[in-house]
Amino acid sequence: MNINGTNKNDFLVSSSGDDFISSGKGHDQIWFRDGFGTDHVTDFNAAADRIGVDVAGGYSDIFSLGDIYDGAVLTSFSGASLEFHSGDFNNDGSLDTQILVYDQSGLQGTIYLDGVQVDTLQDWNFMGG
Ligand SMILES: [Ca+2]
Ligand SMILES: [Ca+2]
Repeated sequence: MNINGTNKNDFLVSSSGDDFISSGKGHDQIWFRDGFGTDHVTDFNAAADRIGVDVAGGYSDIFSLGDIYDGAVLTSFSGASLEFHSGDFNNDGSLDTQILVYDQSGLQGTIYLDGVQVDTLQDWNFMGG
């Protein structure tokens, strides 16, 4: 489904299906829970927006601090992990970021940040666990 934010600060939650999420302007939080599917965030702003993950019971957890690059993995205390890949996944000529989200039992879903180069992301863009 399409999930749209506003030009103010939004708190958005992915559905269990495959979503296209546009959070608009502002400082937005976009949350992903167990079995969230394969989602695209179409206007992620690495200077303002944050991705929240709640797949390992660690919604108030934090991910390890570290550089984000093609192949990087961030883990949380609760056992969730985010694996980052770079590529033009939607074939529009611009690099995108793919984030594979795992909990202890396996892959829980895939997030695409369309048009976002992986090395523009910072660890504070991610929270939860
Ligand atoms: Ca917004
Ligand atoms: Ca979804």
